[in-house]
Amino acid sequence: PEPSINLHEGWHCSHFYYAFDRALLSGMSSEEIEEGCRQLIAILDPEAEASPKRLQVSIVSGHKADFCVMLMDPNPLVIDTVHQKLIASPLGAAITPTYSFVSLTEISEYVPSIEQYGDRLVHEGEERGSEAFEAKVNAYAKRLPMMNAQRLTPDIPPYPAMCFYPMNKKREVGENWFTLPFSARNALMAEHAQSGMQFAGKVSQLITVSVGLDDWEWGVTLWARNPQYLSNIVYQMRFDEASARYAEFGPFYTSYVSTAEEMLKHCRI
Ligand code: 76R
Repeated sequence: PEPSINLHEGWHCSHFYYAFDRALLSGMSSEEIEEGCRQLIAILDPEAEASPKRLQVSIVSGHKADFCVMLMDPNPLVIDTVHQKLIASPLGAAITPTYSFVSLTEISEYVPSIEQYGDRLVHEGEERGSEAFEAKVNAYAKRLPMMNAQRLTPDIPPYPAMCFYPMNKKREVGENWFTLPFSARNALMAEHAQSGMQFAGKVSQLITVSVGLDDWEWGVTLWARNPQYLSNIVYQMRFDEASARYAEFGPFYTSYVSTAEEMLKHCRI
C-alpha cells in the first residue's frame, strides 16, 4: 500500500485532558481572558470547517483535569492541530495538558463474520437451516455493514455522561491472553459481548486500539444515559472471565458532555 498517515480504513482517535492554571489566569486582564474564551470556543467548535470529523468537549469530574476534548479523524495531524491551536491561543499558557491517549478505531477480530454468527447460533442450540436460524442470520447480515461503519467511523451518541479508561490484556505466566488460542479468546469475547448487550439503550461503548501507539493496548470510551449505568456496566463486566482474569485497567476519567462555552462557564473562566 501507498505510504500514508491516513488510515486505510477507520479513524485516528485522541482523548486530550486539560486543566486551567489559576495562577496564570489571575495575572491576565479581563480583556485577554475574554478574547481567549472567544478563540477557545471557535477552536472547539465541532461544526467549524477545519474541525476533525468528530469533536466532543466534556467537563471532567474530580481534579485529574478540568475538561476533555475527544477527537476523531482520518488524519492524525488534523486531530493534533486542535491541540496545538488550543495551547497556542491567548488562553494557551494557562491551559495545562494533564493526560492524552492516542488510538485508532478498528473492527475487532472477535466481531463474528456471518458464518461465525451462524456457528454461534448452532452452538446456542439453533438448528442450522431452520426458519428461525435463517431469519437470525439474515437479520445479522443486514445489520453487519452498518455496525462495522459505526465501529470504524463512529457517531457519538447523544448521552450526557462519559467515562474513559485505558486497558491491557494480561501477559503473565499462566495467565497470558496472547498465548491463548484464538478459539479460547473468541469464546471469552463472545461471553463478554453477551454481557455487554444487556446495557443496550443505556450505555454505548467505543473500543479503540492503541497497541503500538500508546502506553496501554485499548482505550475504552463509554457514554451513558445516566452516570449510574457507567458504574453498573463496569461492575458487571468485572465478572466476565475476559475482564476478571485478563483485564488490567489504567486511570478512569469521568466527564459530562458540554459545549466549550458551557465548560468555560462551569470552570468560572
Ligand atoms: O462490537 C461488538 O459489539 C461486538 C462484540 C464485542 C467485541 C468484539 C464487544 C461488545 N466488545 C468487543 C471487543 Mn467490548 N468492552 C470492553 C470494555 O471494563 C471492562 O471490563 C472492559 C472494557 C467494556 C466496558 C466493553 C463493553 N471489548 C472488546 C475489546 C477488544 C478486544 C480485541 O479486539 O482484542 C475490548 C478491549 C473490550 C473492552 N463490549 C461489547 C462492551 C459492550 C457494552 C458490548 C456490547 C455491545 C452491544 O450492545 O452489542
